[in-house]
Parts: sequence; C-alpha cells; structure tokens
Amino acid sequence: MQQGKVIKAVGGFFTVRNQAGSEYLCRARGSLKKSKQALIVGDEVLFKPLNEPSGDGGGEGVIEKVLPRANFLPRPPVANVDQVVVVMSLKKPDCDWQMISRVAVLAEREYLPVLVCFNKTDLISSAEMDQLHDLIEPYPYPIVFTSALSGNGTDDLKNRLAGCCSALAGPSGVGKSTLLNYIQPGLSLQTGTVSEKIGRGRHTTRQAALLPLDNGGSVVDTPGFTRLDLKNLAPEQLAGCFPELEAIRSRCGFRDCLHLNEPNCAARVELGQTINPMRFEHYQFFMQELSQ
Ligand SMILES: Nc1nc2c(ncn2[C@@H]2O[C@H](COP(=O)(O)OP(=O)(O)OP(=O)(O)O)[C@@H](O)[C@H]2O)c(=O)[nH]1
Ligand SMILES: [Mg+2]
Ligand SMILES: [Zn+2]
Repeated sequence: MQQGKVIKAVGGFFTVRNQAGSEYLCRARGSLKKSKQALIVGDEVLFKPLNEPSGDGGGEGVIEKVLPRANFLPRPPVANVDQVVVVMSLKKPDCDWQMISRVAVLAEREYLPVLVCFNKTDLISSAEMDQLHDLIEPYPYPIVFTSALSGNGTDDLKNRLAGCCSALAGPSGVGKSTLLNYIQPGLSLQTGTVSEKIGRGRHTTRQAALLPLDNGGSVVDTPGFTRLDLKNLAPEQLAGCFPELEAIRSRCGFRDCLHLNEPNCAARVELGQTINPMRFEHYQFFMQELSQ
C-alpha cells in the first residue's frame, strides 16, 4: 500500500500522486464508494498500485482508505489546503464584494487563512483604483492586486503561494486559470472568454485540479461558481467567522453579543474604524439569511 494525494477527480476516477511524484489513475474500493463522504481533490489516501507508471503512461491503482482531513471546503470541494485565495475581477465580471465575504466565512469556519486577489487591474482607471482603496480601508484580509494580462502583481501573488497548498476560489471568468498560466508557464490550463452580453464567465474550468508550482507551493484551480450557500452554519457562529468582529467581542456588553441591536455593542463604536461598513453589511445580510 502507498500513500498519495488525490489531485484530480473525474467521473469516479481519481488521479493520485504518491510521495515520489508518480501518478496513478485509481478507482475507489467498493466500500469507499458506498460511504457518504465523496473523495475530493486534496484528500490523502492509501492506495494499492495495480500497474506501475511506464513510458506509455501513468500507473493504475485502487484507493483503499481515505485519511482524516485536516480541513474541508464544501465549495469548491477541496480538502487539506493551507490557505484560500479568493480571486475576484475588478471588472468583467464586476467585483462581487459579498461573494468575497461568503468564501471568507467558509474558510474561517475551517480556520484557514484568507488572501484576496483582485485581478484585471488593467481594466480600471486610477480614479477607480482610488475609490477601491477607500472601500477597503480597513479590510481584515491581506490583498494582492494583479493583472494576468500585463503581469502586474503576479510576482507578489506567486510569492504568497510559495511553500503551501492554496485553493483558488471565485466566480467564473475572473481569471483564476489565466493567472495560474501566467505565474507557472507550462500549466496550459484552458481559459474562456467572458460573455459581453451578460458579463459572466463561461464555466471553462470543469474540475478542480491540484497543480504543482516551481516555488515549492501547490495550488488547486477550481471551477467558478455563481452561488454559495452558508448552509450548516448556526447564526451564533457567524461573528466568529468575521475576524474584525471576533476582535471586539470581549468589549461588548453581552458575552454572546450578536452585534445586531444589543445595548453596549462595541461593533457600533468600531464601525468605520476597525470595522469596514461594507463588511458589517455582509454580516447583517448573512445573519438574516441564516435565521430564515
Ligand atoms: N483584461 C484582463 N483580462 C483577463 C485577466 N485575467 C483573465 N482575463 C480574461 O478573462 C477571461 C476569463 O479567464 P479564465 O482564466 O478562464 O477565468 P476563470 O476564473 O478560470 O473562469 P472559470 O474557469 O470559468 O471559473 C479570459 O478571456 C481571460 O483572458 C486580466 O488580468 N485582465
Ligand atoms: Mg478556470
Ligand atoms: Zn456586539
């Protein structure tokens, strides 16, 4: 038996890379198929090789066991990553601020660090960039600005992907695959155009895939999504998934303050100071969504 990592999962076949870097196309053992937990990219597995990889192609094998996950994101489905990179374009498609916060909540729930990457900086004017800076002051997550067209900021992004495993997440068409092609020549990921009429991507990337980077990092390119439910989160867990609210919790009048309309709530005082008003709106919106 060998240990490896699922780097691709398509139609009941799993590509598993072992510790030596060889790849095996595997099926899952019957009992694993029946279990409720589907195998996903990033899973660490024990597998039995059937054929060794040769000059003609990769090996084959059977996955016998899935090892416990350190963490798990439901959407995009990926396991055992070290950080989540939310990729958002500033235009074409327009930046969806609430979606950034949604992805961040799911990452926070798994105690995963979040990095926000604003892509397509080449499409906005310097005046728009100034407005943007006002909007993200303050912001609870580190931010990188990139253009996969000009290459601006891509070194910064690549440096932040070094030495760890990152999951890219974001809507279709924001440039996730194009960015990866830029920072790691040779990946040759398929990219798609953005519809002029509806301003959305065309769901070009169909399956998540874990890709090695030459700086010791790895990254999971994922299919874009349009909706993201915060299912399975209790309303009282939400504030814990907003670091700026978590930071003020001890200063609120009530220990279990939900920062809604409670008296002596520190969030009111911090609004516009350490708490970004737009982020606080997202919090209130999600709170309503979870209370329905
Ligand atoms: N102007 C500009 N266009 C970009 C940039 N990055 C990507 N694009 C374009 O945006 C379109 C969508 O890029 P993709 O890389 O396919 O987007 P994606 O996020 O991988 O989309 P899905 O795979 O559908 O989730 C392509 O036409 C790219 O050429 C950028 O920085 N600037
Ligand atoms: Mg893509
Ligand atoms: Zn409060």
